[in-house]
Amino acid sequence: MLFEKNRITDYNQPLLAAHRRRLAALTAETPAAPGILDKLVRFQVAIPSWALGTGGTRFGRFPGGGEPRNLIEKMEDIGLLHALTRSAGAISLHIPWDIPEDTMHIRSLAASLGLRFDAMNSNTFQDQPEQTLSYKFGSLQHVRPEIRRQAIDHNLEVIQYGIGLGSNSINVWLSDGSCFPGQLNFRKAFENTLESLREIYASLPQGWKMFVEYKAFEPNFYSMTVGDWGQSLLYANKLGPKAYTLVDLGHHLPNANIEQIVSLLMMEGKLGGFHFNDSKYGDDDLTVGSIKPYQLFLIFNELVEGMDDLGMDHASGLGWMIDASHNVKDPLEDLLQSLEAIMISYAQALLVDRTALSAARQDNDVVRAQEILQHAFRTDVRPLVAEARLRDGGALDPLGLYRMAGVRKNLIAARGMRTITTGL
Ligand SMILES: [Mn+2]
Repeated sequence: MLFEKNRITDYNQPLLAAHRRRLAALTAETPAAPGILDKLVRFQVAIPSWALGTGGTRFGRFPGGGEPRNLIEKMEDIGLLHALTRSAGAISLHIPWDIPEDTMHIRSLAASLGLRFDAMNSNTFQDQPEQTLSYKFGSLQHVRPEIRRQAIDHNLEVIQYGIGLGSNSINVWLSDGSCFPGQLNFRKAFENTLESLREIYASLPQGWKMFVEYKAFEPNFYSMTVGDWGQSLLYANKLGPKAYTLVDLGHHLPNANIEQIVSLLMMEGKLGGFHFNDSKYGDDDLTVGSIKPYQLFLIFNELVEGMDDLGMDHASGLGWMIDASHNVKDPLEDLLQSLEAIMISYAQALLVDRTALSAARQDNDVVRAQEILQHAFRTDVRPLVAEARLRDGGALDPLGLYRMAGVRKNLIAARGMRTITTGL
């Protein structure tokens, strides 16, 4: 299902003149454009293997057909996104949904698609058919040591799969918590979780990172044992230098100032990774940039400032991933929209005049500071994002080409209408 290189070149041809006109107008007033383009070309976002099928809600699921039936087909879908956008060059696997049966074959397929393996994800939030003990009342926090043992062993197994694939990080998201007052001793739950995480941490290979992802509520609705960035940071600090906090945009209480959280975590050297999505009410997992694009820009503004202050490489310093679920859209179209929104916000953040912003802050010129940020946010950077894709062999309009080529129709023809993505 991969696009031939000349298919993309042919598609771009009639769009080139208009693109060059728009790009020239933008670069004429953007002296930093060449540097921004280099950074955009290098920036890659991982696609999780669970984002390629239609998501659902607890009320139902409406599969759209042609969904990938196994890991190989999931990788082919991500390879397609990467060929079109040149910015989806990594895949994040979930165990046990995506156990690689033939590691060498999976690795060579990834290499041929230009994909690397991003963070590995463990799963102790649901029971698997062959599992002996239940996670109904938690996993790493559980009051019974044998259940903690089982959850620890699962994470150790995930690390082993990751080593085989050449990944270098594990993301631990726990649904652990309680649904009613009195159910848990908070301190005991924290201590059990910490002790379990310590054992997983101890088996991290050289050069590996552990991400501790927090979430405010759901599936537990009274307390979450890793409920916010403060709790995640507590674990990360106690665990050691290989442990980091992971921020998922949808995992906060309403109206949390996520950009400030990001800024302070970076100051502490403890921001490890980032999950992109958007939301209006809770963990809605909507398309990135579809609800609050200004918030996304403000977050990127802090990320860029923080990474530059710390001398971090934008492309490799943090783990970047889309974590969204698609209920009414073609998942691949949705991911194309998310990738575009991420690149736009990143480009806008790179446009911010940091010297002028710093001077405005020093003068307490609140109006000027706001103007500087909003000038960048209101600049149409889409020609820069398109140019970055073009330079790397991608499509000027990925969604346009995806639709023109009838990709979904072809996938349905090849895979069938009633396919179910593993894990969903
Ligand atoms: Mn997440």
